[in-house]
Amino acid sequence: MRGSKNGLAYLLPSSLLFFGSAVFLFRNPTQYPLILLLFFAYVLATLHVTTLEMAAVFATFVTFMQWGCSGLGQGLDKLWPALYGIPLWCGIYTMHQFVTRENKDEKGCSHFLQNYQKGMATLQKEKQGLDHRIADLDKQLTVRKNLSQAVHELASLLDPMLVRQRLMEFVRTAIGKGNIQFFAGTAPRDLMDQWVMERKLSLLVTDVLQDSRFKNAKTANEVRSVLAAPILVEKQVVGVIRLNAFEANVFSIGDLRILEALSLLASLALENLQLLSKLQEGAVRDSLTGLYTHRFLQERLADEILRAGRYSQEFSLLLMDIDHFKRYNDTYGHAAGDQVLIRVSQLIQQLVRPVDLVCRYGGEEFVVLMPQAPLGTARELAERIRQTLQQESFHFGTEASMQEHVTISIGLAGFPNEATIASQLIRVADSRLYQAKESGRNRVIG
Ligand code: GH3
Ligand code: MG
Ligand code: MG
Repeated sequence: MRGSKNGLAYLLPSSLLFFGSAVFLFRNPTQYPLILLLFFAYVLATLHVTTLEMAAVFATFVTFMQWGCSGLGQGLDKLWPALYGIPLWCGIYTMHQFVTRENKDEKGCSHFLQNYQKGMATLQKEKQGLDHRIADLDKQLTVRKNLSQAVHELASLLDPMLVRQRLMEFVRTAIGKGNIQFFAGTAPRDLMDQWVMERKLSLLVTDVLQDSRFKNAKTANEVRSVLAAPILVEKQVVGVIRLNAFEANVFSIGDLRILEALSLLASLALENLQLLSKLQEGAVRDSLTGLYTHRFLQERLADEILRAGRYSQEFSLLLMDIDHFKRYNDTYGHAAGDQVLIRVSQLIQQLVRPVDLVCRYGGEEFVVLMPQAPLGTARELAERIRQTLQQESFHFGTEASMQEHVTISIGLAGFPNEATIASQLIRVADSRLYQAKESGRNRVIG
């Protein structure tokens, strides 16, 4: 392309002179073959002259041809060819300068264009990088929003089942890959569960088949990628949150960090719930014996009075106090005294009816609330408790000789015959217990 453009530029002056001399030669019909020859030479040159050197060869050829023809002219015509070479060569030189400069400009332009294209390519790359970064930041922002929502939400849930459910939903939104499972059993399902439960650490397996730790592990449905984290409550594993995928390299270290953060939040939420339930339980159950508390008895007694009053039913109350309990403490120590309290509690619980409510009323004092039981039924139970305790042997220390018997005194009160309000009922039972103590202990009064 460039060659042919150069060729035309070099040939332009020769062509002008060719046509000029053709007009001159036309006046002499004997020169027609020469014109034809010149014409062919011109066509050939148009097709093939691409350089200054070739243009020079062509111009020389034209000059000589013209020179040859001029011999036939008359007068001034003879001078014509002599002047011919000068404008021809000036023309060629000028065109050469023009073409060289144009080529130079073109080279400069193409160089500029190359640089421009390179610059554009670099910019394009940078734009792609920025696009990725923006997508990354977007993802991070979503994860952060998800985490802060999880912090608030998980901490406010009051049901452990809901904590698990919401945890799975948060994991699904934040990671968005694989099948999510919550495993709450104690026996690990496979080596990966076992790994997490034993070490209490989170786990990322990019390819089960390549991982030396689990290569030989049999996984359900040929799972290839695994992400798992333990749920810990008071340092004990209570569950494993796990993501499985059937392709390799599905989860990243970033996904692991997200799962760790969410499982930690769920662990804290569950731990708080456990603490709360312990606190609530403390208000209901006595921590040493597991029996209901004094406070709980007051609530239930009030309910029972209302209920029995409405349906015109009877109920009874037993107030019991271990005889000379201080002696066990003083002789065998406080811990041994605690064991006595625990054992006595167990025995009483074994003897009462399922509907009866057994409470630890004070230190070594117990109450049994017997709904729908007349005083006679209460007396029978009280007698059974007294006798069972009397027969029970308590061992202290390792020596068989350190064997003791524990007795108990019991006072009864019946609703509504002896009292119709809670405080009065307790007072009646208490005064009868006092009588039992006064009259020699290990007896039932009421
Ligand atoms: P009585 O036959 O008159 O009831 O005599 P007692 O020794 O049983 O009665 P007292 O009220 O003098 O003593 C009760 C003792 O129970 C005093 C206290 O140290 C002990 N005690 C109270 N609560 C606990 C407890 O939780 N554990 C232990 N080991 N002892 C307790
Ligand atoms: Mg007492
Ligand atoms: Mg006592």
